[in-house]
Amino acid sequence: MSGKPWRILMLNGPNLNLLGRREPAVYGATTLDEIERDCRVVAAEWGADLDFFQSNHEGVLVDRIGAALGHVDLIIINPAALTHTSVAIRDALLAVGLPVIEVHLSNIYRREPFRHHSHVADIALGQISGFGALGYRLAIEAGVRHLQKS
Ligand code: CA2
Repeated sequence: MSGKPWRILMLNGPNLNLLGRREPAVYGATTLDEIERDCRVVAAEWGADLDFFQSNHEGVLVDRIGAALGHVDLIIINPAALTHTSVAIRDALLAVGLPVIEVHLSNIYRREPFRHHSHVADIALGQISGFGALGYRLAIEAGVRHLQKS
């Protein structure tokens, strides 16, 4: 790597703090702390600094997105249930205008119909859905490759 590290903000929405402790059949056995540790290693390999954050509160996530302008190069977000409901998160992402990658642990298109719509998908560079914790690693690689080209 040369030059300044890329700055990645990785956001996680409601209930993802419960990962690894409930519903392992759906979301896997890996905890969010384990995902964070893994992502820190992967980010360093790709020459990126990682700001990793989880909140159960929509407004807190909106504030973190708003504060990213000028401090972040890329947002990776698993909005969790807010994926399907939050115009506020969509608007905040549009307002900062940073490249966004959407991640889901589960394949939302194989689940209940109400999970099939994402308010983020059409404003994101891309969406990774259904590969469990690996999706976060893939998002870092995809994001840095995008930044290197742009
Ligand atoms: O598959 C994903 O990553 C989701 O974003 C997870 C959300 C869900 O609402 C989305 O439709 C898809 C749910 C996150 C809740 O995480 C839990 C973890 C353990 C136990 C219970 C919930």
